[in-house]
Amino acid sequence: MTKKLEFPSNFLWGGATAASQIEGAYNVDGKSLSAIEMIPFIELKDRKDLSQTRKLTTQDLLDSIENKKGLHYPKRFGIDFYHKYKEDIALFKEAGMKVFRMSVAWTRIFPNGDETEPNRKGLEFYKNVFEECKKQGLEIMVTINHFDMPFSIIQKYGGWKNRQVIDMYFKYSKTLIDEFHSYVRYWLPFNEINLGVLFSAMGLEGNNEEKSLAERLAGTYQDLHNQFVAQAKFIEYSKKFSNTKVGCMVADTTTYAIDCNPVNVLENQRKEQMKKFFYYDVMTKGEYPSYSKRYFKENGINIVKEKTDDELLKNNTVEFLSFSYYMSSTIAKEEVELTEGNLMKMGKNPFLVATEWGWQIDPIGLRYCLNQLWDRYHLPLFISENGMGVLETLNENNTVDDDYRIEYLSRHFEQMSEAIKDGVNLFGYTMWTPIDVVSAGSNEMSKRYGLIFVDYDDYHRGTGNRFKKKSFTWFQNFMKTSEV
Ligand code: BGP
Repeated sequence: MTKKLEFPSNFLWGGATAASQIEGAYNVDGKSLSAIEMIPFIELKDRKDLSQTRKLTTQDLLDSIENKKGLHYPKRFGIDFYHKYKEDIALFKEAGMKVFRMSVAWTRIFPNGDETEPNRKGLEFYKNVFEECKKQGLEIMVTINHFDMPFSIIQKYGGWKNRQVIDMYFKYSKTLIDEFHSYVRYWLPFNEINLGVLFSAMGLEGNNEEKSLAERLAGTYQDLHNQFVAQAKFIEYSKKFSNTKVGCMVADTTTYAIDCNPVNVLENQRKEQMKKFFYYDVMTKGEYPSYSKRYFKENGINIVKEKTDDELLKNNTVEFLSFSYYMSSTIAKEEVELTEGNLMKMGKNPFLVATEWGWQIDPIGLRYCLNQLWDRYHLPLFISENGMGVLETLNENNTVDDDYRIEYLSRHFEQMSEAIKDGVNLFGYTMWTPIDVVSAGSNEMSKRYGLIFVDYDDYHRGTGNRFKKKSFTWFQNFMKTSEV
């Protein structure tokens, strides 16, 4: 039984990607390496504080891994979007997409972060990509920094804890908007700003286990403060261009109290405050929320600010909210049983099933989240990532019969349309991803999300050819009929 969903005619349907997961061409046209591209090559003990790896050069690290294993690390090669962007953009258009969310690699524009002039070859590449999108009639949303800080910024400056990095980020983001404001309407300064605390590879120190919890927390919130300031500086500058809009991007996970025990309900509220609302609150209201002040006090966190920071934050808030949504989780005061899976372990919910990676599928949780954000902020909403990662291979007909993905997308689209009927101002959706990419969390190709299959394996072996999955045709039809 098919069902017709209601969406506004100008709803922005599309797909999302990130430079370090698709581009490849890691050493081409002046590009340097970002820490996230280097991380698997760095000895585990050194990963905790990347600024300590300064004795090694990027080339040393590359040489050592090539010699030791002789294998290709997929993130450095991506899906070779650098050379195949025309083919891929044409496929997105063919699927019926209206918007393409992509990120720019900082390492192509200011390879070491501290150059005075941008790398023209890097700018040229993105200009060509944007021209191609324009030719195909695709709107563009750019993530300025999607997990990929130039490695040398961490080696030389220590990452976000150093306020000089704010200036480097500003120089980079200003260059992008100066060059590309006529192509790009939607800008997201940081991807999943609330998740960065997990990854030292992004120049943040939240996971440095050699430090005490108190030191880590203090470092985490100081890094974040500097990111908020960098974002506000970019927003302030962007006001010069009347056709652009700047939004935020938060990894949103709907959480439920495990039961109706008030202790657990309160615990869920506290988690929601510090793990999600804190970020939206700072970026929409331009000040630290009251509950965070108590949290900072109790945890001995004392954020070092410059005199002008508060005013800068206050005057430069985002115009829309965007978020990724993959799953929901349960919360209790005591530990709850966790799902099996990598990276993101969730509190188990007996009413839901999980993907092979333990990500619990919850379309209703998306409607819940949309209503929550709309009620609280009354700002336009955009779902900048949502999708299902699965191990897949091509069948004898050179396709993938991914009915599970069709089901996943249908149920999420259904709940989005319900949320719109609830009165939520949701103006777009970019699935993760329109095409298979290298996974951010596991660094492998085999966790596939795309409507389009890419013939590379975990060691970048394969033809790189693109094949349409069953979901591609399904999505194409959905764009014409709104039927699920
Ligand atoms: C988000 C990231 C993406 C993406 C996605 C899926 O957190 O913004 O870059 O990769 O998650 O995660 P994974 O690739 O680990 O499956």
